[in-house]
Amino acid sequence: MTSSSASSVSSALAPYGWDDAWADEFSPYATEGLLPGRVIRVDRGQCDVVTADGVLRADTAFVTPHDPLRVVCTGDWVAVEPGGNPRYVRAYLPRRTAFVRSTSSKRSEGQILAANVDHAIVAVSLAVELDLGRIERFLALAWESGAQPVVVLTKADLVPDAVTLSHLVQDVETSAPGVPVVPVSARDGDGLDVVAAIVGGGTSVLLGQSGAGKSTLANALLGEDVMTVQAARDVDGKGRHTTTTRNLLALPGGGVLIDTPGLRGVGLWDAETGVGQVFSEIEDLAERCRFHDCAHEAEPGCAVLAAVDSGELPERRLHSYRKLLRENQRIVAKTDARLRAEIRKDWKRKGAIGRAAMEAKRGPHWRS
Ligand SMILES: Nc1nc2c(ncn2[C@@H]2O[C@H](COP(=O)(O)OP(=O)(O)OP(=O)(O)O)[C@@H](O)[C@H]2O)c(=O)[nH]1
Ligand SMILES: [Mg+2]
Ligand SMILES: [Zn+2]
Repeated sequence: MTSSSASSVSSALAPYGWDDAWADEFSPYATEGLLPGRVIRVDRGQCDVVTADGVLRADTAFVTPHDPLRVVCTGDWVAVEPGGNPRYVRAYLPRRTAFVRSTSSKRSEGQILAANVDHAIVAVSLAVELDLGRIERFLALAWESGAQPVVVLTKADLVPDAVTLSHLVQDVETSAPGVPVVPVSARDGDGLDVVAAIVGGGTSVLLGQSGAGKSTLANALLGEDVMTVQAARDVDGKGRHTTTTRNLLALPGGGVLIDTPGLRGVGLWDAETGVGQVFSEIEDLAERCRFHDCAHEAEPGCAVLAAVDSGELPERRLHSYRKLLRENQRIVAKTDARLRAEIRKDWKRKGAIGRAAMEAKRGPHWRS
């Protein structure tokens, strides 16, 4: 690639997150004459890729092996052919992070929802009763992905008063150590500045149930109606899903946003580390148990049970922790350990580096 085309690539793709490290990873493909680009949408064997030559439609037959975690997905950086009919995606670059869930509780297959994400934003509607267990489950996968999780409590305008709102926020905070919890109202604009500041750098993915208000929030952040929002009568998970494909957009103030279709639920998929991070206060307490392998069931000298007795640790948290660990073990037992390790090796390592860099950049105010 000539220096002028390298600089035009960088000016066209920087708003989508292109950086020197991606350029380095891409260099072998550049010498083959392939174009770099980021996948903004995937559907049935085709994808849309934003490149320095605009958005190109490309066939994913080359990058569609039997393993669903190796399928190209929204957020991937790819090497695409400059022409051809069809034009093919030839490879994707190693992922820095990846958000994976199991497709259903019965099967143990992983499904990748978004790649190269820095902030995993879990949208939770305040219009319905909070389900803390579900939030914990989303957060386990978010931590596991290598991204920084954030909980956005949507539709704050529907909460009758400020005291109730602050109690709801506190309940979620108790279930989400180390995770910022931001109440917002896309309707009134409350809290949008806080979310805008978070998504203003790096790539963010919006996750959550159908009707949680993800697309409404995306539109509010974009300052225009790009995403289709469902009619009010269809809110909160009942009707059909409004957003059907994942869409990646560059935000006007910087940062990249991926909207996803609502998920009825997320099954854990090899998320033991993530579960540990969601329940970090329990893992901290466990360090003080008398027995190294304490199961916190009935052992003498158990610091976790002592914290439940004293009221320091809500019993619900301990139950939820056990439940998610058991569920994760079931999934892990059903999948091939070697394959899992091989697939994840790369983004785990890079995710750890990315997290450290992000934390350094963010400074102490971020930690909540
Ligand atoms: N009152 C109020 N309603 C909101 C707010 N944000 C979203 N809604 C409503 O919630 C409904 C669902 O919003 P969407 O943005 O389509 O939800 P979604 O999460 O993108 O849904 P899927 O695409 O199906 O996953 C719509 O009727 C919105 O108008 C808000 O801040 N306040
Ligand atoms: Mg939507
Ligand atoms: Zn114990």
